[in-house]
Amino acid sequence: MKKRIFSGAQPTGELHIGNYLGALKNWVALQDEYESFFCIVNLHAVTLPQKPEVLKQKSLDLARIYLASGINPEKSTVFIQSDVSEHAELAWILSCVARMGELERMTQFKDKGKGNAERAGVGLFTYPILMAADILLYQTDLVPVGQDQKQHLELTRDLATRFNRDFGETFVVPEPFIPPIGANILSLQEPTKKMSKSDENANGSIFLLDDADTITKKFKKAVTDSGTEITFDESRPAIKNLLTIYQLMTGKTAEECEANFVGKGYGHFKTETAEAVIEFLKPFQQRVKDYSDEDLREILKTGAAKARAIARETLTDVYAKMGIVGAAN
Ligand code: ATP
Ligand code: LTN
Repeated sequence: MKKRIFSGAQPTGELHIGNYLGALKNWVALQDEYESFFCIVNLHAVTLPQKPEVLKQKSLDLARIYLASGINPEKSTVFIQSDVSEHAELAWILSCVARMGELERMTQFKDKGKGNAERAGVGLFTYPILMAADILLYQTDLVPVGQDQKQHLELTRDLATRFNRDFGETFVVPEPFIPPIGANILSLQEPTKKMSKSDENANGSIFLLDDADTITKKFKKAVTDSGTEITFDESRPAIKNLLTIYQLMTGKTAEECEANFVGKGYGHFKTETAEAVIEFLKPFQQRVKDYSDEDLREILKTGAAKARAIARETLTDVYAKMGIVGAAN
C-alpha cells in the first residue's frame, strides 16, 4: 500500500512563485510515490471576507493551476473542500478536542487578525482546526507545505495524538514535508517577510500568471543591499532570496549559481533571474489555457466522490468511538 499525502491551497488572490516552489512543485514530485489528495480549501478562504462570484471562479481557476503545474488527475485526487462536508463535521469534533491556549499560540492568527482578537472572525481563530480535519480525514502520512504551515502541522499532530489517547487508535499522526530549499520565498520588496498573496504591494510577489514585462519590472525593482557579492549568505536575505529563486528555476546547484555570478553586478543578476523565471513560467502559462471549466468540473466531481468515500469512513469511526450515534443508525 502506498503512503498518503494531503495538501491544499486557498482559492484567494493569485498564486505566486512562493506557493509553487514551497508547495505545488513538491506535490507534483511526490504524486507518483504517494497516494495523493490535493484540495482547494474554499471553506478556509471565507475566514476573511470574499466576494461570492470571485470565490466561485477562483476555486475553478485554482484547480486549473494545480493541473498546469503537473498534478495528474489520473494519479491524484483533486477536489474542492466544500464538496466533502465531512471536513466541516470533523472540524467541529476537533474543536472540542483543541484548547483555546494552543490556538492562541498560532502566529498566523496574530498576523491575519492584525493583532486585534476582539475584531477578528472566530473562523480565523479556528482555521487550524479545519486544516487538521482536512489532513486527518484521509489518514495522511505526509503533508507537503511551506515553512509558514509548520506550526499548524504541529497542532494537527497534537490533536491526532490526543484523540488517539482518549478514544483509541483512530488517526495516523502525519509528518510535515517542508522542502530544504524554497520553503520560505521572501517578498521582493520586503525581504524579511514571506512572499504573500495578500500583500498589498504587488511588486513584492511574482505571480504565476504575470507576463514577461511585469516579471522583468518586478525584478528590476527588487530590493537588494549595499553589498556587491552574489552568494547564499544568511545575513543578506534579499540576495539569498533572489539566488534561491534563480537556483530553483534553473535546477542548478548552489555552487553553479554562485559561480555564474562571480564578478557580475546586481543589475545583471536581476535580469538573468527574471529571464529564468520567464522561461520557466512560459510552458506553465500555456498549459493553463488547456482546461475548460467543464473539464475541470468533471475532474473535481470525480475527485470529490473518491475523497468523500475515504472521509466518511474515518468520520464514521470517529463518531462510533465517541458514542455519537443518532436515531437513524
Ligand atoms: P498568503 O500568505 O500568500 O496570502 P497562504 O499561505 O494563505 O497565502 P495558500 O495558497 O493557502 O496561501 O498556500 C499554499 C501553500 O503555499 C502552502 O503550503 C504555503 O505554505 C505555501 N506558501 C505560501 N507562501 C509561501 C512562500 N512565500 N514561500 C514558500 N511557500 C509558501
Ligand atoms: N492553511 C494552508 C492551506 C491548507 C492546507 C490544508 C495545507 C488548508 N488545509 C491541509 C495542507 C494541508 C495554507 O497554506 N494557508
